[in-house]
Amino acid sequence: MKVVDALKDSRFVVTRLTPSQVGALGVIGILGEEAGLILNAHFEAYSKSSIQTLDIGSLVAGDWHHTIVMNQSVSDSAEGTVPQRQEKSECVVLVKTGTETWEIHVHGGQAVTKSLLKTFVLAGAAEIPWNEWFACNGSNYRNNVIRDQLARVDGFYAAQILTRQLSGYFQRDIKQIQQLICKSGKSQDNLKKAQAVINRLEQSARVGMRLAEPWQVILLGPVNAGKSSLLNALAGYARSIVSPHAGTTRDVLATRVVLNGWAVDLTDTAGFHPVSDFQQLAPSIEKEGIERAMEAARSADLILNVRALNDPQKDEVSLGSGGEGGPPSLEVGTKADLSDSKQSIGKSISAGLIVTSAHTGEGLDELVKLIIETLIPEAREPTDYFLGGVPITSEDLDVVKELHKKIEIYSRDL
Ligand SMILES: Nc1nc2c(ncn2[C@@H]2O[C@H](COP(=O)(O)OP(=O)(O)OP(=O)(O)O)[C@@H](O)[C@H]2O)c(=O)[nH]1
Ligand SMILES: [Mg+2]
Repeated sequence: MKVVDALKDSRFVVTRLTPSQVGALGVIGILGEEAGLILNAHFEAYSKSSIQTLDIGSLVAGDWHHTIVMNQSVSDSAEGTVPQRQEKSECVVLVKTGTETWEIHVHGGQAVTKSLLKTFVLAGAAEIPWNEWFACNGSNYRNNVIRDQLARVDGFYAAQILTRQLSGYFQRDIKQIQQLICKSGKSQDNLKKAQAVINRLEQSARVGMRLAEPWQVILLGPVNAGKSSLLNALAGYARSIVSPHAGTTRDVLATRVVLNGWAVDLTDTAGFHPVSDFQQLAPSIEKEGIERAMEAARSADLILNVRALNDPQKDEVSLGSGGEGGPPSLEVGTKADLSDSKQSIGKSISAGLIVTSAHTGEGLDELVKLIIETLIPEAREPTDYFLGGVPITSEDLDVVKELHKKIEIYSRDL
């Protein structure tokens, strides 16, 4: 229900602005003329001041009085027990955010937020989802897209970039460029500064435009190469089934992990067989699994070609690097801890193989570092690509393109 419709049907609306999980803080938004009546009835400021005198943007701490009804069951009342009401108070902070809008900040336990929401709903408020609240409450489209992504993304960097955009970093960069190229006295210095900012915006767009979409990394390789074990070691827990029998994984399985602050979907696949064996495989679940693996590999952002270091290289059915125009790939050697792997390790390292062991953890940090560097070369140190404005929407990209053209014109006229 839209806020406007909700306000027509009921006197005011209420929403939970923090996630519905337990957190450090719970925030409830209330909008509507009648909200003040409920606040007056339940809220008592420590300063004893009236909430009517609060200015927009100010806050006040106080007690929120809940009324809990005890002994309410039917059997109790049948036996003539009178329901008892118990007052319980909660420390809250009340913020006046607009002429008819308020926020109540409480501690982040589930029970308190639920109880407050219920109080408003019982008093006639319509409860609406948080994104509806922002969409209709004076927030612009871009900020709503950012908030929506913030609620969904995993990983430190995506959250950091989005939070900065919510604080106006993109608009600040755009304004800076406009000011630099609009000044009457044209100069090389202004041109260089404007070019530096537009370059940074353009370089960060590739990542900014897909923040809500985790990077897709697929593990390919022969049966028994240790793909599932490697995935489990990277994920830090057992998600894929591991066994000494060749052909254990028969389908494509994705696991969301955060590697060095970036969200990645690691996809385990059915292992490849030597070409001769593959041709003999009847149209089976296993063969279908391998075909699905190849299909998933074509749309991945990165392929990990996994081989056991103790296994002599055979002629397997393989997708390799995904071909020209296909995803990039990293070569990974597994089972470095085994004694029969030892003699091939030196040769493998010089051939560019990343030597790992899922059992001892050897090489995993290096592998994670290389995965992230390959997926997001923009994030390599030292970089300031993601510290300022980052284009998030296609409208942002249009603004950047438009400014790029203006900078070119400015440069020609210089
Ligand atoms: N010693 C040692 N054994 C490993 C290592 N990684 C995997 N293995 C063993 O190798 C066998 C195969 O491992 P999996 O992870 O199931 O291999 P896979 O590539 O997923 O196999 P399929 O699903 O059949 O294609 C299991 O017995 C694992 O315990 C490792 O780093 N060291
Ligand atoms: Mg497997």
